[in-house]
Amino acid sequence: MANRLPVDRAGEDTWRRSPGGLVTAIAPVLQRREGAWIGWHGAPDEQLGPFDHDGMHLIPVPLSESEVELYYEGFSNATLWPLYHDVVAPPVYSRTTWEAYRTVNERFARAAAEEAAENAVVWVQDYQLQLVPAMLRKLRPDLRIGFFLHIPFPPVELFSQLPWRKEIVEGLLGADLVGFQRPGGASNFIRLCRILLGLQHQKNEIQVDDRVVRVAAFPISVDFGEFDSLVREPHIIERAKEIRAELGDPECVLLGVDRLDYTKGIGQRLKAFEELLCEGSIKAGEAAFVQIATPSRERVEEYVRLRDSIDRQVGRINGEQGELGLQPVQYMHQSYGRDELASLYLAADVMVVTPLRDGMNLVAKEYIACRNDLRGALVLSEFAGAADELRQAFMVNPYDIDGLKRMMLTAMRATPHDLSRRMRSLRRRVATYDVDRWAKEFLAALES
Ligand code: ADQ
Repeated sequence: MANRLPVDRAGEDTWRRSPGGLVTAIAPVLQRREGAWIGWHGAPDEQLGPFDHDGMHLIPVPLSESEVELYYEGFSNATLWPLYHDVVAPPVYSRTTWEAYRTVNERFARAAAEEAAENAVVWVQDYQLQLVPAMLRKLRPDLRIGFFLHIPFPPVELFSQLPWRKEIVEGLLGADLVGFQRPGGASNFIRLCRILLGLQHQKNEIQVDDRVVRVAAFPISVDFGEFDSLVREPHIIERAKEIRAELGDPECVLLGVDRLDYTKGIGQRLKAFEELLCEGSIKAGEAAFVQIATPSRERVEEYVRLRDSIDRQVGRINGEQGELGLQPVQYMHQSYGRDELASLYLAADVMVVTPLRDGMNLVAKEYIACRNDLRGALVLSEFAGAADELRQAFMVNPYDIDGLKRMMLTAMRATPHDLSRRMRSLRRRVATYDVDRWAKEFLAALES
């Protein structure tokens, strides 16, 4: 169960599978087990019966226009999202959006309670549905319930701001297994349960009345094999060359790929690049920065502000540092298909991933999966979940602009020998812990 069903409308009554890691990970598991996926189908104010797609049974949960605004854009994305990402933007605390969050979570819990067979396994995904585990347990104590949080879980000192902190923690504790991206998230949660609710724990097991709730880290990953074979196809290799030519064949192509989100540190990396140009450490024409940003949450105020600010920043860099016919930053506020994305990864000498806080960051892992030529450098923020595993990346603190500049230059100037040594080790990690393994390990832990 997730906020969204794994499909998007392709026509009035036709659907296509949505892109993205979660869908790729869970769809095969669901197909094998003949399970059902419960989630919103994406159209407000529309009632829709269950339907099948791609070997999966899909159960739409309706949301009204006002619930999309209050539960999704409001409580999920203007309260929980910034709060869980170190308060990098101020969270909005509103009783109205909280009420909507509770109502919608109750609806999801009821849908699961009606659908699940006796003793079935229910896997609840992400921050939009944190109350569901306890609500569902109350309705159906026979079920085995797992919960996975895709975003960071903050330290107690930040989480405690939330006026409904107790309700959220009690909601999560309705699960048998609560999964986080990083061990740090799991220990934040255990500490919170002790401090807020006075619950005892032994290692990673929390005692809740007569039940035990297990807490652990399951770092999510990508479909390594899919990316690895995609970039071996001639049309992808050809397109990667074409991209470099279109950029004017610079010595170095730097790339950023993100949802346009204030947690991703897009402004910081552009500032570092701008200063490098400004002070002459790199010359326009020597390096091109390509920033791809998928439009995201465009009705939430902070995102409107961010979009304006990035627009202005790119305009300034190109205006002040560019020449006729030469723009140092290529900024695309668009979504791209898998093929084009893979070609971009292959065309980029330096992949710049600098979130201020990120649950995992799949872009970093996708880049690695695409570099079977053992070339390419990954500049990675220590505040991304991926930093736990990808130790051979060029690590940065994105708040430290001087450090970021130094590391971007180091990555640009690294020797082929150093790059291939690092990339080999990074690829070993992502190839071993791919997304299939993530899903299997979570479910095995839940069922054991
Ligand atoms: P996101 O915050 O969305 O995910 P990320 O993990 O980087 O961040 O995943 C983004 C996905 O969207 C990637 O698969 C990427 O290829 C794709 N994408 C990004 N820009 C795109 C573009 N312009 N066109 C097409 N595709 C694009 C949340 C958490 C993360 C966590 C994931 C999975 O915030 O920390 O890693 O869930 O758990």
